[in-house]
Amino acid sequence: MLITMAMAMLGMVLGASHTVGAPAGSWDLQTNYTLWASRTRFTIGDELQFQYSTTMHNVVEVRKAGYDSCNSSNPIATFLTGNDVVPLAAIGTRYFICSVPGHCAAGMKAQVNVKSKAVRTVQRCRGTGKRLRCRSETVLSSATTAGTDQSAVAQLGLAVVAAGLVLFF
Ligand SMILES: [Cu+2]
Repeated sequence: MLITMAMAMLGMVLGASHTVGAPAGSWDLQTNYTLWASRTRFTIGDELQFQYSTTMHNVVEVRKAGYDSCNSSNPIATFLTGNDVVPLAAIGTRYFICSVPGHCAAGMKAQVNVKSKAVRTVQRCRGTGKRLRCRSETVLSSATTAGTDQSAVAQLGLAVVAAGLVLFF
């Protein structure tokens, strides 16, 4: 538990690295990037990693219009190394496509919504009945790989509150 929390804290400081398409896929023609992005939370300070064969693919960052129409003629940036690291330094939506003919149209396009690191308050209680003591804690819900652990911690806190209320009434 402590190790998990320590790793979560470390992850928040360092930011998370998200391999695009992982864990099931990579930057390829098989992965559903809408699904992938929906399962990942991206926050400021994180980075994307595009891993692919340079003989097969590339990564072009475009604006929404280019993303929607699979048009890479007006790129923001082009990546060709096969192991491209893209920092997510600001809030907003980023659009990436593969510019190899037909690939974007076949689904090789990823849209990433970068959010701020959210802060929320969780109440933690100990004791029972009239001796119930509660205190509020600030929890960072960030997007690190430990994000699920953090939400689990928050849920545990809520469960404790709920249990405390049950005992109180
Ligand atoms: Cu491609």
